[in-house]
Amino acid sequence: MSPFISVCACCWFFVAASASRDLTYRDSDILSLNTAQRTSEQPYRTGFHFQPTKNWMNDPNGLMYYKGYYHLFYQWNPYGAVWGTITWGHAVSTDMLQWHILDVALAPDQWYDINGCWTGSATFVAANRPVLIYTGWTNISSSVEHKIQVQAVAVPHDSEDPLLQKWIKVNDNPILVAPIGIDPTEFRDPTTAWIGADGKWRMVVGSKRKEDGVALLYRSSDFLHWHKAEDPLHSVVDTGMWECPDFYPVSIGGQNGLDTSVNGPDVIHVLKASLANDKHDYYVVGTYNSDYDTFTPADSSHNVGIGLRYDYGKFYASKTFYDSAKGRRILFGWVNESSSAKNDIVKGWSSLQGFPRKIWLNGETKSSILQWPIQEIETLRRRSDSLSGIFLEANSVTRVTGVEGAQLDVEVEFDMPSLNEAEILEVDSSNVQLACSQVGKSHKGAVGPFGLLVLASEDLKEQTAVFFYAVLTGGGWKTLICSDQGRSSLNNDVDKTSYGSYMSVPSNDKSLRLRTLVDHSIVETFAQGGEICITSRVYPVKAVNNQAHLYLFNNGVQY
Ligand code: DQQ
Repeated sequence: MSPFISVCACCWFFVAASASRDLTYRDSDILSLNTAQRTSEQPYRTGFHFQPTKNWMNDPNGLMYYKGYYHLFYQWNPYGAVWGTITWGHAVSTDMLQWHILDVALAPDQWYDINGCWTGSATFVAANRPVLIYTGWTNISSSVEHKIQVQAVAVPHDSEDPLLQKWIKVNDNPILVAPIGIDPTEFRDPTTAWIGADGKWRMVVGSKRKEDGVALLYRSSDFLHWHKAEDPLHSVVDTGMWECPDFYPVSIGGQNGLDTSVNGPDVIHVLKASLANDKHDYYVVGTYNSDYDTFTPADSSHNVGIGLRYDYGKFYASKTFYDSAKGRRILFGWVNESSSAKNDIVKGWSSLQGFPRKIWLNGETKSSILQWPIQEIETLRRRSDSLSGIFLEANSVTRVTGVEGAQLDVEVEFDMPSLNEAEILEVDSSNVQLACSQVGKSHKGAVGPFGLLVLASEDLKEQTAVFFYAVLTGGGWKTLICSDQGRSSLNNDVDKTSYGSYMSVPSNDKSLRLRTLVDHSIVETFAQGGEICITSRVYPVKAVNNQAHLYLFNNGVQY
């Protein structure tokens, strides 16, 4: 039998702090730095995640790269820390690390968006002509309190301005109302448009028919007059309302991103929808035929809403864009709070954007995608510790000395000598959250749980465990990968649900890899090179700033 040890082959620990480099803008007067500070009263503000200076934020909108700047628009309430009076907040950045907040881009000031400017997307109708399409939330008439959704277009006031500070809503608005047979209260979130085989624009709008989620397809020659295609691009029974659909091409070989209209033999497509029913983002990879506007999933057991998720934690209403500067596709997602609205009002803000991820096709499966933090994060690393050859004995907790702090970028590789003794489990993937909370960090299995404790207090009373738990199944071996918030805070007025997923591992592969980003109140994990991602929000009261420690642990009894 192999020795009773688990080996952590390599660990690298990086301490990241928020960026402090100067950025050069053409007109620095109109820029305000996103500098709302973390103080002892504000321990949960982050350093390298985007958040407005105050108030409520939700979905990322209209992402684009334009004349040297990344533009992030976002659903924002200028008046408070809860959802309401939704505008398009606007921030720009040259590196997606340090953001500068500009004036609101779209506010509810027209009859067709008078209750709110909801989610939408950006499309380049020509190289220097970005256009926004968004959902207006309006009333049927001023006397009827029945709010419906329509689609509207805005164009830049001055497309020479790289910051795109002012937007004009076009006179043709609203450019779309709900078609017959579609509930006008469930008709929203237009995608970035693309050009089909006939040279016309296409876009998708999220909706539902009875209880079936649907991506309604529209075509246009001029971007203002849109006609619904007879058949939707895609629909899945019983998945409920599809919010924030996203549809984009990925390369079949390689990591390079593609602009949204690209298609051909080396290209496959991804369709994502955010399910209003469970607030998770589901995607499927498939073939898009632009002659007939049909989309066929590569594996229908992974269909939208019943299969793969971008993230198995808190991550919703996400959107991608093509970064023409670096030839990659980038994903942003809304990461809500796990604290109560009462707490959010007291702290004066709510929500983060997840750290931007590069996204590409998984070359092994060809039916799933990989996600990885954009490489720019490496410029934030202030110190790096590289450890290797650490043996994690059965039932052990090892403090990683010298790594204190609440902003970390940790990469770990675990090598396991043998899996012969792993427990044999019939895996029930329908309730992974339950499995994660039952296994928890303290369970003693044969091979695991083992992993990291981040944001851990010295006495370990507070800790967020990110762990693997390997089991054998009929078809090979799998690992449960979990983010366990159960002991993340001594404050009981926060949601401490554990999140996770099962991951299949090739039978000859005995190594498991984790990368975890920690930024005060957010923990983002990328397992096995970005196959599985898990984002969580945590609110430690003791393990803050340099009182936050890092540990490696192994609760397995076999190694
Ligand atoms: N958020 C927006 C909607 C969208 C929802 C409203 C998803 O357009 O469907 O703030 O979080």
